[in-house]
Amino acid sequence: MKYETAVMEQAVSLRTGAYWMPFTHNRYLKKNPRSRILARAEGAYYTTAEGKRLFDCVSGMWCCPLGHGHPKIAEAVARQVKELDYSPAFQMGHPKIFSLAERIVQLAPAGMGQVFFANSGSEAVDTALKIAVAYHRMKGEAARTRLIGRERGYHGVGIGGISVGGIAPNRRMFAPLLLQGVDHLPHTYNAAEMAFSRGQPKWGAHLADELERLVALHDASTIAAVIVEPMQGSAGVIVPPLGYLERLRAICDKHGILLIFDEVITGFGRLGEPFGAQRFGVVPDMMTFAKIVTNGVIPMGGVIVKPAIYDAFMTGPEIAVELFHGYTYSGHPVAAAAAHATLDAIEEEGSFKRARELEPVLEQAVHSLKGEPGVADIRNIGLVAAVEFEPVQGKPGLRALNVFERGIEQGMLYRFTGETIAMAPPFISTQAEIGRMVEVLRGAIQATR
Ligand code: PXG
Repeated sequence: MKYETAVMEQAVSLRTGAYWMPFTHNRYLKKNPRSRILARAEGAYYTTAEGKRLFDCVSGMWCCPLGHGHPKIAEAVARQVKELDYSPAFQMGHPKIFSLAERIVQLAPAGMGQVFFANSGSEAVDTALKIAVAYHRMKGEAARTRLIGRERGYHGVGIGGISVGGIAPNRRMFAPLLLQGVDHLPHTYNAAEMAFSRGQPKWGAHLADELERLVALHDASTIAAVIVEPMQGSAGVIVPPLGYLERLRAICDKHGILLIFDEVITGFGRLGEPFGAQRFGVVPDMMTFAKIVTNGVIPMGGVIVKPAIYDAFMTGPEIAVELFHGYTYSGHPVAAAAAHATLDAIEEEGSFKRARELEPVLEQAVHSLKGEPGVADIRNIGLVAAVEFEPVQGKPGLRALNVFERGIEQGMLYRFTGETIAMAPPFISTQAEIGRMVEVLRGAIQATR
């Protein structure tokens, strides 16, 4: 039997009971799993176990914009497994991780200095929060322990990440575990003021001033850090209002509060610049990343910090460990090789420029859906767009699910959450593919009205 056929058959005859799927409606999916099982991927397309080709409208889960099966990355990974498959992360290093840290600092906005590696966005976030609290302690301000997140924020699923996160269902079940002393800024979404904005909404910069209220309430001397996504991804693509991030930066500076950008989605080109920080012209004190750094091929995440943060820890006896934190797989050599190959490919293929070129194509296409039945809002920035529906009465989320399923029938793999369909197509997409992605969405919206 051809290998390809064997992969398909194995996938089709699956017993699904033992696998508890993450962030998934397990019972619904397992009733009829076949259209949801992916067997292969190449370039901007998946192939399902049933042999259907799907355009990868969200680059995997925002992480594979250079396309699947990228030959450079595949070769680098294969070579690395043979050369040095694992290297202890504590008290030892390997060349590729030092050079990768340097490359990432080079890509980051001026003023960043060091990179601490983790294996996912969630680990990167919890690392950043720990560094923030420990930093103030090292500086003699041990009372600065409060963390400020934002409503509708998504910072992964670690205890720290759900505590500063602001998506209610991610927190509700785990309430007793949430960190003490966390507060939240209001989210910046206001349909009446910003529905159908293209790029950054003009309304909403004043919402950053809510940070002043939290400072007044808690006193600056108790606040360690503010963490926000430059663009909120998981909450359904909420683009920061013009001037908002600048104001957050100014208020943090005024009160000695660290500003953390969670760039897990926005890092490495999604907004047409290396990071959201450059796109929006605001430099945080720390930035988390994951996803695109390896094109999704091998897990990797991390935190980029300013030298002043790193330096604050470099005190005491030289033989002492400075930060009691790290993971077995921090700086994994295979992930490092995948990341180098990804950064090489980004340079060679001009990926950031490509994302910038495609941005107006996506913007124009997606906003043409205004007026289709039940479309409540359309938002976009960089190579990201979302369409939000009016909820069906008594059946929250049904509209987006129906559109998603119709999409699969028509060869499109969209991302659906709540009432929104999100798109973050690969940087290697053609204009025609982006056009088709939106036209199929139009058809699905009309068919599921
Ligand atoms: N921070 C941000 C801003 C994220 O978007 C994480 C942290 C957590 O990363 P890990 O690697 O631990 O999952 C994320 C992850 C979606 C979607 O479609 C978004 C994410 C993951 C899966 C789906 O909204 N973001």
